[in-house]
Amino acid sequence: MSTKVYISGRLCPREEAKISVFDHGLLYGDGVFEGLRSYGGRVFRLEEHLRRLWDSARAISLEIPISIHDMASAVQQTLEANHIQDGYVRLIITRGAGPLGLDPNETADPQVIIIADHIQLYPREFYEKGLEIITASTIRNHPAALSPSIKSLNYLNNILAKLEGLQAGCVEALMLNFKGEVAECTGDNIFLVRGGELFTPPLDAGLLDGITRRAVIDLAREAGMVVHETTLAKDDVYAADECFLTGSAAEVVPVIKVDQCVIGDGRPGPLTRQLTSAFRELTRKP
Ligand code: PXG
Repeated sequence: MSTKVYISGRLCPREEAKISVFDHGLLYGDGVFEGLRSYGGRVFRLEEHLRRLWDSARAISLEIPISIHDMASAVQQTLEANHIQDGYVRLIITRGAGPLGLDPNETADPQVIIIADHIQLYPREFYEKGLEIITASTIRNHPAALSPSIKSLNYLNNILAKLEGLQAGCVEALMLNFKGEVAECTGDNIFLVRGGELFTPPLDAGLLDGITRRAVIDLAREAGMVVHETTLAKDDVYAADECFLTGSAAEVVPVIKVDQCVIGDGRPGPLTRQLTSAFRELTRKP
């Protein structure tokens, strides 16, 4: 059975899901997106993802042509049409087709695309043994150039950092901000454990306000852990007892080596394991 993609207000076979080569989403990366997860047929934190999508769109003066309510139904419809219970949903809003030239006011027909697919998780081994990552030389977007809180179709900085990681044999890479402070990874937020307390960079370090990050902060506090959202340097990462990453796709994944430094004893630590299970429980709750 062919995958069905939601586009132009209807579900159509993937072979027929096409946009114009004049769409500014393609020509200039002019658009926004979201990546969501469904567990047992239900989307995790759908409202938060839609809120972030609408915020991203507003930040680039892009009006999403359907209501939040209709988008929520369209997401659910797309999952059902593809018989996906545990999966991944990609929402894409493009500026629409127009003449060559940057002017977004010349475009018409912003496209709303919803793709539901099975999730490609990291191999199980990464969750059991932990990831090795490197620090990329490519920095996260300067907030005065493009706010890192906007999930735009311009992910080139992160892609360049990802390439640096892959070149070094790592599936993720740490990105610093323009001040040299720790920001996040290419598609995941970062947390450290030191002396039994949690540390994660604050939003003004220039990072995506991750929905998994928020959920993990709440879970940690509910479990009585102290969580600091505070400026972190690369040396803080090297000196951490534990390190883990959070993201919709990865969920919670331990990190056991950063650049040349082994984190803790080189195995996923106790707080990381506790929060990994707490997050799994939260997402799989009936
Ligand atoms: N930082 C960045 C830069 C991201 O793009 C996250 C953190 C984690 O946020 P959430 O809300 O998911 O907890 C992201 C989002 C993919 C994919 O297809 C995932 C993201 C971005 C791009 C692609 O796996 N993650």
